[in-house]
Amino acid sequence: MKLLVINGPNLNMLGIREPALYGKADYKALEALVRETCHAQGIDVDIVQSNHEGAIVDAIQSALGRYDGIVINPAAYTHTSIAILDALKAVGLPAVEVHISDISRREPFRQLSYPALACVKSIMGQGLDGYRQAILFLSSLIQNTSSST
Ligand code: CA2
Repeated sequence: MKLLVINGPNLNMLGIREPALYGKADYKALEALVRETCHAQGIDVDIVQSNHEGAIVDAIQSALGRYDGIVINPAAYTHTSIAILDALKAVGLPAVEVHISDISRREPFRQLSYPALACVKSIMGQGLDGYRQAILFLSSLIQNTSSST
């Protein structure tokens, strides 16, 4: 099984500011948690981070035929990007949306998620552990789907 983990704008700045919202761990720690979780499950993983909407759309498109599923934290593009929603719909891979903070309890403008409309699950407010939960959820979903076909 191969998963693609995509992180959107400013997530590379984790740990530098706003620890009350996003915790003290930095982006390297996030990458390490993803790699360790996947390694323990025998999953191959690639991780990409971009501050650019088009690059995120390109990454989603490039996943078709190369990955079994996508974990995505679109960051601020969550609340604006129909292009990311359309790309997720276009590839049709199982995708889980992760948010470190609980966007349902933040400002009104953060409460709408376009990508959620193309995701099998949204995990929010669990800190970095949300990525671990997303990987485990996708792994079991993909295994169950492939064993029943
Ligand atoms: O809670 C999340 O994971 C978010 O996707 C994080 C985004 C935010 O725009 C979403 O509404 C929710 C922000 C990414 C990181 O932004 C930073 C800001 C200051 C310092 C460090 C990171």
